[in-house]
Amino acid sequence: MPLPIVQVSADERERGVLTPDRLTEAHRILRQAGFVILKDALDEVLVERLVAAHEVELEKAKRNTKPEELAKHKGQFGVGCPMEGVFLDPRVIANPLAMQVIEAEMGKKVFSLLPYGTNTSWPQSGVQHLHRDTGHLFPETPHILPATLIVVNIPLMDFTVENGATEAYPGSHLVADGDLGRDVTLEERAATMPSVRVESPLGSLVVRDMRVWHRGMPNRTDKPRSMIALVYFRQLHHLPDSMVVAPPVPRAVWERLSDAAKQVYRYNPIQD
Ligand SMILES: O=C(O)CCC(=O)C(=O)O
Repeated sequence: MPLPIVQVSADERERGVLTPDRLTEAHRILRQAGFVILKDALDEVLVERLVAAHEVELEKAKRNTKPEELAKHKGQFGVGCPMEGVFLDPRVIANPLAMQVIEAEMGKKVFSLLPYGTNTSWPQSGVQHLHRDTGHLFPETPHILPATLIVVNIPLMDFTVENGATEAYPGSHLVADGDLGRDVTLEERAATMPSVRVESPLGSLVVRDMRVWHRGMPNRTDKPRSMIALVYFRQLHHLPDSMVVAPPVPRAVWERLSDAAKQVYRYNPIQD
């Protein structure tokens, strides 16, 4: 099965704007497959800085993570990204190309929360359990609504089968759950569905409806395989739900954000 990829042009990347046709194509693929890879969406220099900054965080995590903890998560264990430097670059936290695709699907009332982290598959990791990151809004009914939660993953190396590229089930975000027998596992349901390995190259962005069935896969190399994970919410009501979960962002960090990022992260509590 071919991967759902859209090639971004140098002009689109530099201007931070997808052409109307490209946006339509990316949005159509997101709706059909549940995810879309925007290839070459990120500037090379930015990616190099991001990879280097993440290496530092990985080293810290290596020192601070107990082997038992890694084993507990089968080596699928994320690393936090500090609210500083390149980690706050607007092309990372509110990438204009990704935001266009997200807003095409979820409308303008979108927000996100700082800080964010990574999904890291450590060397010798096992197969993660198959899961959706979020269920349907009305799981007991047969109704499938538009996405309300979208994650943007930024691969920090070329993702390959060898280093544990995520396995995902195209179209599974549209599969209803309400009429299933209670003891059917997701693995049993997935057994008759086609899947792909999301082999996303460095420089790409993966925009995914968080209802898509997926799992981290074994990393058979000796280097950790990481991707940044930024979650975007559709604001459903007047106030966002569960704001209490958002940790406060220091005012000095807030003041360094671009206007576009301030708009996206507007519900983060700010600490003076
Ligand atoms: O690291 C991966 O390949 C997938 C991990 C993931 O998406 C998750 O834990 O929800």
